[in-house]
Amino acid sequence: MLTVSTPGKRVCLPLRQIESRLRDIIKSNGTICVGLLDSENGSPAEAAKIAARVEMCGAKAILVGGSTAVDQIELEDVVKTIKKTVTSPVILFPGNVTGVSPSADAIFFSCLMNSDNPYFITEAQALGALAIRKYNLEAIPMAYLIVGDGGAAGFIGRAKGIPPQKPALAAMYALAAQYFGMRFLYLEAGSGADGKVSSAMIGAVRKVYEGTLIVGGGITSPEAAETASKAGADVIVVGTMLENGDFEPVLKRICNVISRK
Ligand code: 1GP
Repeated sequence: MLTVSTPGKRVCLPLRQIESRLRDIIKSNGTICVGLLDSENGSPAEAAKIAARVEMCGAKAILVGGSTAVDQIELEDVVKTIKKTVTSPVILFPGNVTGVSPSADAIFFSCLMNSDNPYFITEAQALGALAIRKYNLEAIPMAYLIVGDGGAAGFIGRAKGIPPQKPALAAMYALAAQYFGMRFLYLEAGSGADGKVSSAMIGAVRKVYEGTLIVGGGITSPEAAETASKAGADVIVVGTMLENGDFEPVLKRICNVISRK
């Protein structure tokens, strides 16, 4: 814990522990896979069971979030229960101010850069920042870019989706994220998307962006994960596939194929 003195007041800022841990794993492992759980899908006990299975397959972190998650009490229950069953970091992936929960290890403090509504670019962040400070959560600054229609995230976030066939536009936003000092960038095709983020787009972003590059949306096979990894993704997010009963064989292969041997 880093203690910062301010006149008349002492403020504690969490060190970048989770961020450093993720970077270290990526450095030694190669691309990593993380599992995304929607806090509103099932009970806390069910979420915790899935999280444990995801971890057993080789995923390196559990994200908890959802574009339409509004029940903070339920979210806190889910996070607490997951934390009892896994040793991997549990990171919040909020779609709104209701996505902040005190028991998580960190939060992706994300800016939906290509929203046409300022609420999703800076206003929700300003409101949520107070809770993040109160809970002493580690905030990981992240640019969130929606590609194509982006599914529910695109709809709720009023995204002006980046045309999938225009990698240069994604690179332009990525460079802006770089200059803003955002240390993580998430290229999002949307939960359950038919069309994944293309390797051309991932590659174009990788060329200009030096931070940790996350890619998600519609990735359900080792082949798709490997393609994203080879194009430059540091982190692959899988969510929807975890809703299928028997996801372990495919998830194990995903984790295996993207890690550097
Ligand atoms: C959604 O990118 C994530 O925000 C994961 O997408 O649910 O399609 O795996 P899927």
